[in-house]
Amino acid sequence: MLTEQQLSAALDTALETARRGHRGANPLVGACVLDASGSLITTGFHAGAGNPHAEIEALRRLGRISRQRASELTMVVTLEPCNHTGRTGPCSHAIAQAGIGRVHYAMADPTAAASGGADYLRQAGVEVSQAQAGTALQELNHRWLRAKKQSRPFITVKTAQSLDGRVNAPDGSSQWITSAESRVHAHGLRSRVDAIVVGTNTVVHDNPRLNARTKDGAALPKQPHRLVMGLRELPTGLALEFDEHFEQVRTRDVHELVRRAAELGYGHLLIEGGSTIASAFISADLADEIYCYQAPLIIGAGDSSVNIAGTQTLGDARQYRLDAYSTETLGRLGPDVMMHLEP
Ligand code: AOF
Ligand code: ZN
Repeated sequence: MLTEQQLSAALDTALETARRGHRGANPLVGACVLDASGSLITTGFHAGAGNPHAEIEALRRLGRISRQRASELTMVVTLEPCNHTGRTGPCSHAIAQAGIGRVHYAMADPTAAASGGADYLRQAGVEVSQAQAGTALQELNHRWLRAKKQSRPFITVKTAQSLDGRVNAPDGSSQWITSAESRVHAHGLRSRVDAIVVGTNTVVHDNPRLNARTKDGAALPKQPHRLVMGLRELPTGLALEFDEHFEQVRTRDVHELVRRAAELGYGHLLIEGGSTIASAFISADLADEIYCYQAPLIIGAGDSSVNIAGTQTLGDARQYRLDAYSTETLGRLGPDVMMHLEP
């Protein structure tokens, strides 16, 4: 029997482990596995949407063990194990199948789609207990909880800009403002979301492929779908693939775009631009997080990354802060700086 103290210390460890993930459409989740004496055997965290869940990572790191051994183990998780097949399979099934003896979790999964893991585990003969989720745990995922309550996709806005906040020069040149390192990072973002959103003007002007690639140009395993927003007719011969994962949403209204994205089943959108589209999402208070890549050059002219109705006084300005709840808050990418911001 593990003591309350051992379980509570393990929950703290799981919480610290959870912070190693990327925020976005999914919650930050951490898991750890204890043996019968309460010693920590292994941990796992959820790296972000599309990646294995924390419990699956912990099971993977446990490796092959006998059922007898598994039955002596306790898994401590910050969130109730999911009971659904989303981007990945149900953790509840995997835990039961591995023969884990006990699961101790903190926050109940608040979503209709994924909840029910605790009941499933009990029915499968696993001992289940729930801890009180302290403030640190509630803080950890408060933005995810809010986004879930809003029942719309989680929205990430990305900007790549100069020191003076420009996204291009007056002649339209814009491709190489940020460094190769920043672009690689941004491609990682692309592979974490369900769909990328850009405007028709950006498609015509930049002719982007809107896929997720490595530094060497190889395709990442998970590719985003593509939504192009706007009324303008797109010419033929573009680099963009017009396959079943592409759609032009003929509207100028960001709310309508979001509704259509939800209809298509997308839980996480990445707004990539141009500045008109990004600004429209920010103006409509639809940006759940912002990734800002800033390069150390001053252009002095060209479009600003954000054009919204200005305020007369500083007190009315839109305020952001560095994401406080995951390790990815601020980083150096070659000569650039990356900021991960939340409203
Ligand atoms: C868990 N462990 O580590 C996480 C959970 O689309 P998916 O497959 O990634 O599922 C996302 C949903 O699963 C998310 O909305 C939340 O309800 C739950 N997240 N559950 O057991 C995890 N990240
Ligand atoms: Zn899960």
